[in-house]
Amino acid sequence: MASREPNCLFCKIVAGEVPAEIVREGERTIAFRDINPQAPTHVLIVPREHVATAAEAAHADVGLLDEIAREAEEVAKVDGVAETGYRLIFNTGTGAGQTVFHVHGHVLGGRGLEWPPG
Ligand code: IU
Repeated sequence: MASREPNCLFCKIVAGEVPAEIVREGERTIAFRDINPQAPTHVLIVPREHVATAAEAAHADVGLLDEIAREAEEVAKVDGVAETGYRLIFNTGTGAGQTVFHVHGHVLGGRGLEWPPG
């Protein structure tokens, strides 16, 4: 059984205790649509295991970020944006806009995306 934090929203989504529009369920991750989408495709990929940030995941769980990147490609295929391109973003820390401290990759696509991001 993957470790979880009792007050973590994404742990509750993983456990099925809070509803979400699931796009894919992998062995180690789940992907669901962001409740406040910033693009036609805006999907969050989260590990089943509770890990707070991408930085923590990179050290504590070798391979997890790779798995999220692979899932991002699958999500992009589901939404038909793999060919045109998509962005995979990990906001890491409050200064970068991270509000939920259960690591998640944002998959954004389906519209033109500016650089640099705001
Ligand atoms: P952030 O990188 O930690 O800022 O991203 C958190 C995302 O979680 C953000 O895009 C929210 O819209 C999204 N979200 C959600 O999908 N469902 C929720 O119940 C809540 C936040 I609260």
